[in-house]
Amino acid sequence: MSSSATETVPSVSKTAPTSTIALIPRPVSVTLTGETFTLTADTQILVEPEGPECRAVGEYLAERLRPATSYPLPVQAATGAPPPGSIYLTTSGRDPALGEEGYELTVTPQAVVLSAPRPAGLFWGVQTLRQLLPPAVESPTTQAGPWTIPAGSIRDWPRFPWRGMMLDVSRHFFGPEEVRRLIDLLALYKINRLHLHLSDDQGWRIEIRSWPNLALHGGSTQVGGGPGGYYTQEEYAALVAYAQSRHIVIVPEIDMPGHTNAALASYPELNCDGVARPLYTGTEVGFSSLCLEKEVTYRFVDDVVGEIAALTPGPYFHIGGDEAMATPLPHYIAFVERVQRIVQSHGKQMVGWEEIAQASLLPTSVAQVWHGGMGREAVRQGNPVIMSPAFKAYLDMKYTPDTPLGLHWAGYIEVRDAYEWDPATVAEGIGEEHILGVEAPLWTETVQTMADIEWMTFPRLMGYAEIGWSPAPGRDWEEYRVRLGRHGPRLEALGVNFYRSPQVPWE
Ligand code: IFG
Repeated sequence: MSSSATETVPSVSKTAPTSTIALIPRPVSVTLTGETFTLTADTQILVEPEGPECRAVGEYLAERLRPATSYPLPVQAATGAPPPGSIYLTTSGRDPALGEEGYELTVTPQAVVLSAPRPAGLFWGVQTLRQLLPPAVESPTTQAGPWTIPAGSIRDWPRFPWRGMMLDVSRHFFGPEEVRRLIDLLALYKINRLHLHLSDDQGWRIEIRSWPNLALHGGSTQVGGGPGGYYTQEEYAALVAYAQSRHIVIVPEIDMPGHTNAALASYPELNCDGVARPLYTGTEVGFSSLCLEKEVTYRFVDDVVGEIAALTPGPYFHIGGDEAMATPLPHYIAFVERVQRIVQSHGKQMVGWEEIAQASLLPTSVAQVWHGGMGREAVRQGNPVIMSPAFKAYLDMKYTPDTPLGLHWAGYIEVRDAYEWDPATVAEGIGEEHILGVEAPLWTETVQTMADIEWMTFPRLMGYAEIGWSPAPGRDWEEYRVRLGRHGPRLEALGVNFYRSPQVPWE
């Protein structure tokens, strides 16, 4: 292709692009020139300004690229115009229209320039840069080059601010190392929220110093009777910091008033009859409830929310609120309205599963739509929603009847089903203006290992990432499936145990 030729991948493409790139999520606009930039042992990563946040993005990029290239890739403060052959990260003088997470990436044979108004935009631009390099760049060991990057320009920003995944660490517990690996994989696809489901009937997963038995006893088992586990407050704080270094906000969930058997087993006083419940290792739901008539319940909630909020810089605290079948509705409503104030008193915005919309919500509260049609009530109250419709976004749903893991109460969700929907049209009465974004929950009744997590999550999560980031017009399964297939070698280089759906032409 001659250097004068330019190939613009139309933002609304109905045919599989012949472009030499396969980016997920697809950027708002991409123009390729047909030339290339080549990374070499002399390549420097220059950062401007020298602030800690921008430098951290430069160091992150270098850490991602060093293992496979074995290049030194020094990270330095930019002093004047970047020399040829460098990668230049800058937040100065950028187009504010790109917002909090947008970026511009310009690649010529001489230099790579990544610019963004904010460090988060630089970080997401780095994920795009990673995907422009050959898949082998994700290998943990030295690979042969050449490490070429297609030349051109990309201008990009997200459709929704909330692009999330939820991991249920209660049904089966997953330690800090496994959560860090998940965080690293989420970052590559610009997912920026990780919702941790920290408590349920089967397990309490975070140390609460004023109620130590919650973790010590309530965290001592899991579905199937295994050893369970929990995060000490230091481990939780370290996970929050790790996620933050990947521009991912941790959203902690303590599910209440239902899904509380682990707490009810840990403290007799939390039960209306004053008798501690036995630990539960099954998979039923809807049988447990805090005792809402007792004041001690609200001291418990205040202590738990307070200790976790103090460890969580993000603005959100998820109080669950789902499937409270063992709680009389009037008591449930009063409970949600009281807990909402407790969460607010600790400086956080309440998030809850859609059932919370039966209560009167503060304007700052967010309802998570999953099943049952109560999201409309939240919208009627003027509250924003997160879209997690079970029949489209539940990662614990089987791909097909042959899938060994997972459930299928909401239906089977093959890779195409996970991609071919839109949050702004999937639910009657819930339009784009009410939606903060999308989130894919992975419930772990049947998910026990990191390999299980990866198999249920990838590749469907990549479709949710595109739904949350890319423009709705032009999203097309026939075009996307080819791009997704091109990510097979990248996922392999990352060691991801992904499901090779027969719907996708895997490279
Ligand atoms: N519904 C329950 C989850 C889990 C799920 C499994 C929600 C909000 C079914 N609540 O989804 O605890 O059991 O698919």
